[in-house]
Parts: sequence; C-alpha cells; structure tokens
Amino acid sequence: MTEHPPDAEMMNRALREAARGLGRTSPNPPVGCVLVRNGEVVGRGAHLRAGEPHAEVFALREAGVRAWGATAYVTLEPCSHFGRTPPCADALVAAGVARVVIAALDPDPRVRGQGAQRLSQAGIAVTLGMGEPEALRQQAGFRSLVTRGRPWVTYKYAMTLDGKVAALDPDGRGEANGAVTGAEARARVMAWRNETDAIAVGRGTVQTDDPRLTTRGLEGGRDPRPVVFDRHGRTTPAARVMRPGTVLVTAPDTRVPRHEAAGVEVVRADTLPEALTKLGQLKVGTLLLEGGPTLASALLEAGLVDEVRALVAPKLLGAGLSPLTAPVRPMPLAQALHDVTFEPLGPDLLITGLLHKIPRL
Ligand code: AOF
Ligand code: ZN
Repeated sequence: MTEHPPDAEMMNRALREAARGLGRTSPNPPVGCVLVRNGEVVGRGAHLRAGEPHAEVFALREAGVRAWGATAYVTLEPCSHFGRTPPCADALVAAGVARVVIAALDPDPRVRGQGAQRLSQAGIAVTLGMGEPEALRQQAGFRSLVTRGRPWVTYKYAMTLDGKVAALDPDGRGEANGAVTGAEARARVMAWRNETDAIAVGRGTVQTDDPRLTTRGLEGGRDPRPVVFDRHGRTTPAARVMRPGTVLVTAPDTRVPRHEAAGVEVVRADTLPEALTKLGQLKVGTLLLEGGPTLASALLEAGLVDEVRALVAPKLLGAGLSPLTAPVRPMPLAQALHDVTFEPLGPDLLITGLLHKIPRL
C-alpha cells in the first residue's frame, strides 16, 4: 500500500489555492479547496471574486466523477445557505465526497456551523481545525467585516534601529527622507499591497511624500484602493493619490468639490470608528495603514489597530519621527503584541504581531 500525503500537507495546498484570492474577494473570504482520492489530487478550486462560484464548486467541476469517495480539504466551512450560489455543503454531499477536512468555521450568521452539521448529518466524516491559524490570517478581513462591520487594520511601518520612520528636514528642502529599508523589504510591502483591499494614509503623508500607493514590480499584481484621512480636506486634489476610486475621509461638514470632480469618493464621519464602519460598508475588509504617525496614533488610541508589521533597518539616524506620536504613558501600560513573528528580509528584520484576536465566530 502506498503512503498518502498527510492531512496537513493537503490543507496547505488548499491554503495556497485560497491565497490566489487575497485582496480580490471582498466582502467574501478568500477560500481554497482541494479534492483528494487515493492520495491523488483530483480537483482544485479557489473563490476568486464575490459573485463568482465558491472554491468547492471549481474543485468539484475539475474532479467530476472522481469526487466520489474523495476527501475534500477546505480552508473555510462549506456554506449551507442559498446566496449568490447554492450551498457548497449540498454540492459536496451530492458528489459523494466521503470526508471533509475544514480549517475554520464560517462566522457568517447564515452558516456558523450549519455547513459542517449538514455534512455530518449526511454521513460524511468531518475534521475541523486543520490549518486554522493560517486560514484565520487569510480570512481576517472577511471575519472582521462579518463580526465587527469594520476592516481588519494593519499598521505597517519601516524604521531605523533607533526607532525613526523619517528624518527631520533641517533645511526644508524636502530631500531628507530616502528609503529606510532595502529591496527585499520593499518587495514584501508590494506583496502586501497586492493582497490588501485598501491602503490608508493621513494628510501629512500625502503632503510630504506625495505617494502613489500602487503595487509595483509584481506580475499579475493589483492596486489596493487608496484611503486618505483628511478631516478638513486640505490635501491638494493634484496629489498623485487623488484619482478615481480613491476614498477621502473627512468631517461631516467638509466640502471638497475639486476632489469630487477628480472622481474621489468622499466618506464623511464624525469619529474614527464611524469612518471605519463606513469603509466596511464600501467592502474594505483589510486596510493597510502606511502612515503617518499622527493617523496611526489616533487609530491605535481608539483601539482600531489590529495588527502591526514593523520593518527594522539596522541603521542609526538620531533625531527623527517616531512611528507613533502619542500619548505619553508609563512602561507597564505599553501595549504588548501576541503571535509575534521575526523574519530577516535581506539586511532588514520584519517583526509582526497582533493586538487583537482574529474573530473566529
Ligand atoms: C464557501 N466557499 O469559497 C466561499 C464561501 O454571496 P455568496 O453566495 O458568494 O455567499 C457569500 C458567503 O459565502 C460568505 O459570506 C461566506 O459565508 C461564504 N463564503 N463559502 O463554502 C467559498 N467564498
Ligand atoms: Zn459555498
């Protein structure tokens, strides 16, 4: 008898399938499915866009009659509801799948365990939780939208070893701020942009850097939707980021006709929680916060930053801007990250961690 690849390996394949949808499926989750019979992959599928078929459907189509008696590896609980497509749980039952391995339950109130239940009731063996940590990370945006109505917010910054994200500009020529980190870190940031629904910056960053916030140097890459937080609409409509589709977040009474004429969508909100809820309504599931320190500090203090990705360059700068501006607090009140990772990226070091748990149900 031949040895079959273990469940973990097959779930990894399903997770790799799911990754193809990252940044493209909102408000739906990226989901991957692999069908395996006698140790052989007979079908693969991914959910690639809201409104299109679910991952299981593509995998079942590819497998055809070979789905009979197969094991399905799915990164999210197969759905049990009639949405834009019929229930995947029913499709798996009808195809004669013998066993289903699920990474994580679906928090959507229309599903929430009922998909797994349907499979069990049909006599299918169900295994739950294989590869769950990775699946939750892939689905953080969807899970945040479904359970909290706002995006999963990741603060990304690059700083020197002495904790500075930018130099001060002694003579005001605006040439003081070259890149902090190297090519590998830059490539990673582009990969993140490709996988994120939207990318946020404050007014200060637009003014000093005039960033494009596009995904560059990545084959098949797509641009995240830019979101500019600018309460009083003081950024110039001529800024490179002010293009059709960009979101401008302002106070309720701010008038920005020239931005609107440039095709910018204006979101008006009194508070940051309200602003994020409105971004959620625009299907922003994942929001990558790329500066600056004022906006990041305000979101952090409001409890709205969920994850941190810090790129640390082994250089010393001296006077400069810190990734956060406020408030002053004693060390025992420092906010500790959990699920921390360290990864060398060329000459730099990537440190990531979570401030909040990714919502499970
Ligand atoms: C699955 N497999 O690949 C995905 C699922 O609007 P619909 O019909 O596409 O339904 C969206 C909901 O379906 C979404 O909120 C989530 O509960 C589930 N997503 N389920 O079985 C998939 N993408
Ligand atoms: Zn489905």
